[in-house]
Amino acid sequence: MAVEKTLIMIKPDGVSRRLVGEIISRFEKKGFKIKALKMFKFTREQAEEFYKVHKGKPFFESLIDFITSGPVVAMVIEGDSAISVARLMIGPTDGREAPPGTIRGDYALSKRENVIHASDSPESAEHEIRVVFREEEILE
Ligand code: 3AN
Repeated sequence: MAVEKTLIMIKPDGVSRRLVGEIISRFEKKGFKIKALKMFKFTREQAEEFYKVHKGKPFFESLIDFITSGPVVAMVIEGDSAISVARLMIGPTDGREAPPGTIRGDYALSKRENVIHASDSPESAEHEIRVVFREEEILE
């Protein structure tokens, strides 16, 4: 298995519910290295670029409203199979269907306000990391 980097983002609901420490802790305890970390608020333009694969979908505008509604905490983590392992750790999109033990399963009860984002493929990880971080902000 290959060492990969992926983008993790605690969404505005996770930040306002003070779940930041708890969520970062899960990825550290799993064994991932944090390579970059920042708290910021998306502009609409940046959010539309981040979520461009969803442009045109019925939930797109509501997703952009939500993700720009408050600060987020984004990080680049690195480790063996980081992309697929992080997706397993966050659980399915709908918090009502996510199994207990996953982050969404433990903390979310909604499909839109589902606490956390993690890249779902090498292509999306590369795109999302590029939208959020400058190259010099990511540790070697
Ligand atoms: P995931 O984050 O599990 O990869 P995607 O990529 O299908 O899910 O959707 C991106 C984000 O869009 C989700 N995290 C969620 O916040 C929002 N979303 C997806 N489907 C819906 C929906 N049917 N209604 C409202 N928001 C949605």
